[in-house]
Amino acid sequence: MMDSRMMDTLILSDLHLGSEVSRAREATELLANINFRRLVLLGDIFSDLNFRRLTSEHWKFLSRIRKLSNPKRKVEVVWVEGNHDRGLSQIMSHLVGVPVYQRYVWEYQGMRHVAVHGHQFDGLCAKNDFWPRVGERLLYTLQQIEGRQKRLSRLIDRMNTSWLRMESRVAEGALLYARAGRVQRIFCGHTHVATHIQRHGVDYYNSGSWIDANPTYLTIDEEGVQIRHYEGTKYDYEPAQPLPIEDLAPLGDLLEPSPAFSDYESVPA
Ligand SMILES: [Mn+2]
Repeated sequence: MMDSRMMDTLILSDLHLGSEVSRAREATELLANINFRRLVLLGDIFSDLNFRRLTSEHWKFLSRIRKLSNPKRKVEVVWVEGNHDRGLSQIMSHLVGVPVYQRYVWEYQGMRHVAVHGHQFDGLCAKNDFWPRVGERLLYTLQQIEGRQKRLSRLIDRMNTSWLRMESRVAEGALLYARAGRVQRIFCGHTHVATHIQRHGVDYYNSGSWIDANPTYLTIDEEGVQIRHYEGTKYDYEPAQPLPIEDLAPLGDLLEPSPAFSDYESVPA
């Protein structure tokens, strides 16, 4: 199923090569069947540092990336570092021949686009669990004081769970981040849930993942940004286990306010 349209950009993330649930074969097929001028590998392309876990299908995907990055192909291929491929990215940029960024910024149709993996927005509560623990303690005390109706503690509990949901943390963080950087469109992965949220003139897109039966990716062309579901051949795999998104990154430099809210530029890894 060759798709003859020319996309400006194709974005995919969270392939988790090295994990047995990685849909590497499907991802390789997608890249062969769709036309694009720019490919953004939006992080967690690898699952961990253990190269021995890469199967031949995983290597085929990497070899496809290497071919695409050949200047003759006139396709811009960039790798945006995720929390799982941190540290690995440098090695892979040499092996596969693509530049690695912490944050990648480009212009299209007069709009500023930024791609960051998204783990940077995931650490607000969880990087140290001091505040959640304090919150829990307070809630417990409040429940004891409140007696039977517990209206207040139930309200707080509801707010707390929504605050702590990783998907919304990443979305909220990304939307604020994009606004501060005067970016119209921000793209993340990390949550493994493909989504689109528009707020205050900023569009947030998540590219989902390639580790279950419904791989997703994003395309950008004149008609806008689309969340797409892989519709090619699907191969048999071990039943997908939800991957723990265990390691949480410190906020680091990426969230430092840029001087005078100047526009964001790409940051190499
Ligand atoms: Mn991630």
